[in-house]
Order: sequence, then C-alpha cells, then structure tokens
Amino acid sequence: MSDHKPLGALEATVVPRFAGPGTFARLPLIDAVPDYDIAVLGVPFDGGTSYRPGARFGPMGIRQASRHLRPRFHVELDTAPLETVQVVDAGDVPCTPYSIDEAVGQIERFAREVVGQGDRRLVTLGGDHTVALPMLRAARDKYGPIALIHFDAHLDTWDTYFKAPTTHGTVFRRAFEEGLLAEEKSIHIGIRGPIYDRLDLIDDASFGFRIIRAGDLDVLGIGGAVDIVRQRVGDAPVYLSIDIDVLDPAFAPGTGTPEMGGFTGRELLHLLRRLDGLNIIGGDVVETAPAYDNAEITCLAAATVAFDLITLMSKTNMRTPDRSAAATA
Ligand SMILES: [Mn+2]
Repeated sequence: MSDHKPLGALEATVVPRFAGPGTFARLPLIDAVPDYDIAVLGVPFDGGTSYRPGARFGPMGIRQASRHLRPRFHVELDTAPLETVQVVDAGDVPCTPYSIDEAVGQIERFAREVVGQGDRRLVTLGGDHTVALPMLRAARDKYGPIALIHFDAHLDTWDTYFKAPTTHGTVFRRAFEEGLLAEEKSIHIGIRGPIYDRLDLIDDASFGFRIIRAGDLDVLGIGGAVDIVRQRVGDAPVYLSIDIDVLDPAFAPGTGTPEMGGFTGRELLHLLRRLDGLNIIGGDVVETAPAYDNAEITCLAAATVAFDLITLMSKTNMRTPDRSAAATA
C-alpha cells in the first residue's frame, strides 16, 4: 500500500462540510479502499451503564459533529494524518442491546475481523465504557500486555454492580484479572468522582494503577502530568481510553455520569497532544450520550478527541514491509 496515496476525507472546499456522507470526518467507508491502517469503529452499546443510559447514540452523534473537523492538516501535531495512513470508517458493530455478555462477544469478534492479521488499528467510538474490555482483549492477543492510559472521572475498577461483573464501572478490574494489562504501566487521569469506600482506592492501587486526580493537574501542570504518564508507560504498547466525562460537565454535559471539577477542553487536548510519539496501538472515546447534550458541545469534543487519537496513531505508522508488499502485489 505504500505505493498508493491514501484516499482522504471528502474535500471541504468542494463539498461543504454540512453536506456529503455521514461517515466520521467524511472519511471513506471501509469497503471503498483495498486496505487501511486505521479504522474508526462505532460501538452503539450502552447496556453496561449504571446511571443515565444513552451512549448507544454516541457513534451517530460523534459522526454528525465530526463534519465540522478539517482533517487534512493537524496544526498542533504538525502532520497530515490522512496522507500518512489510510483511515476509514468501518461503520457500527451490530450488537444486541439485551445481553451484556453476548454484546461483548459480538464486539470482540467484530473488532478482530476488522483488524485482521495485519497491523490495522482501531479507534472506537462508544458506547459506554464496557466496550473497552473486548477491545483490550483483542489488543492483548496481538500485542501482548497493554499499558492503559485512561482518561476518566471514575476509576472503573469496581468489582460488580448489582452482581453484574461486566459493566462500564468494572471493565478495568476485569482487564487486570484477565492479565490484559502490562504490570505497573497503567494510569488513570482526571479522576474525581465520589467512591463507595476508601477500599476502592486500595483495590485500584493493588491492580497496579497509578492515579493523576483532576485536581493534581493544577499542581503538576500539563508538563508534569505528561512526564508522569510517559515515564509510566515507557515503550509498552499503549491503549488510550478516553471517557468523555473526564471533561467538566461545562465542556461535556452529554454523558451518563457527569462529575463537576473536570478538565477543560483545552486541558484535555493539550494533554493528549503531548503524548505524541508513544506506541499507541488503539484507543476509544466513550460515554458520549447525545440526548443530554446541548448544541453538540459533547459530540464536538468527542469528535475532536477522536481525530486527535487518529492523528497520534498516524504518527506511529505500524505498517510492516510484508503487508506493504502484499497490498501492492
Ligand atoms: Mn468510564
């Protein structure tokens, strides 16, 4: 594929951004190109939510808001991601709204199918945070234990909710128990939600997580926080999971479990962009629930963050010589 110029997004100077296809950033659909490096995948599942439901409409809302992006050039990351790698929209995973276990299986199988045997990577649009678990399972198989960089108001390492083991608040405990995470490499950022008990923090630490609380950012500054994250993950394969509720409700009202005292949009983007150069093997933007949104504030935030994720991943181009040869044969 290295000989092929990637097919980019629809040209905004020819077809205005409010028109044209409803794919993420008006990217080509997956079957419009022979091969791809990064696929945007919608996962319209919110059966794991504990408070407000509605993230099943996240992929649709984020795609609609993503029309507003100008994806050809990313100023802060100084790159033209869509010219570096082939990015496509892989549509939505067809998954049942009636069984968490069945849906999680469907999501994992679909994700494995989309990435195949090559070095294709996924940017997932949730859905509630449950959808990160099947993605981590698929990634673990391919890359070995994963360093998780987790932006969220909540730890998501609780044990069960109403005896349910797989929910949006328990996924990273399951990931730890299943050996999906690299030892002492993972970190939560932006944590501030109330907890049930002090034991929650002790449990979380025992799973090998480190925490940068939302308020810590005021003391550490962006640079200090980024240093801690980079040191923590090193050169391990990184999965970046971004719960949009890491933002303050002022910047992301359209989410299931909003908590005050969160990051501003500028802080989140600045933090993300300073992760440039890490070995990012996949990521997600989850918990966008358009029904509680106002004027597309949250959907636009999620779309912008997803595009940053694509751009960061485009800078670690993982295409192997083998695959390029196969694709051009
Ligand atoms: Mn979460």
